[in-house]
Amino acid sequence: GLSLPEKTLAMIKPDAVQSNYTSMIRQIIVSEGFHILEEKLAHLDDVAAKSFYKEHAERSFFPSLIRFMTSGPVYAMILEREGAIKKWRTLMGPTDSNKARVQAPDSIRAKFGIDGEKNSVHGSDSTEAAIREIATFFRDFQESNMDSSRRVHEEL
Ligand code: DGI
Repeated sequence: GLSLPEKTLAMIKPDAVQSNYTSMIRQIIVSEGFHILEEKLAHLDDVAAKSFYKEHAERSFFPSLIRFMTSGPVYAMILEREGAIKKWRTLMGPTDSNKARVQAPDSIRAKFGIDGEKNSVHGSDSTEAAIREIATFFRDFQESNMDSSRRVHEEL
């Protein structure tokens, strides 16, 4: 049947970039049927990291999370496939890598993450988050490109 492509923002976090897992994680993503539309190495500064995780600003772990996310480079990717947002989060696994190793041993966080904070990857959790997070890393990626009907139309 017809499947509409959807976009999401995937990010390989500082722990996994530092451990040289970027190419292995990238290979898993491609083998799972995601198309990587754009990708770049970036380094979040304090302002960018606090903005990216602003929904967690009042949580006790926020200062530690910001220190971690600004500690080294991250690798950001725009992924596209049918059901990309949900499918990428399933492939990532549970937030806490130690839980992931029990509940979803084949997931990326189970294989590459360390704990409940240094968990190797990020994925947008909604369409609104995907639009905002893609714009964080890819400023010239226009929102009109988020309209999947346009791409489908171009492919007809
Ligand atoms: O969307 P997720 O990354 O799966 O999870 P989230 O939006 O609830 O949390 C965002 C990130 O914040 C998560 O990837 C790691 C960190 N985090 C979440 N809960 C905790 C945490 N870090 C610490 N230290 N402790 C937590 O309880």
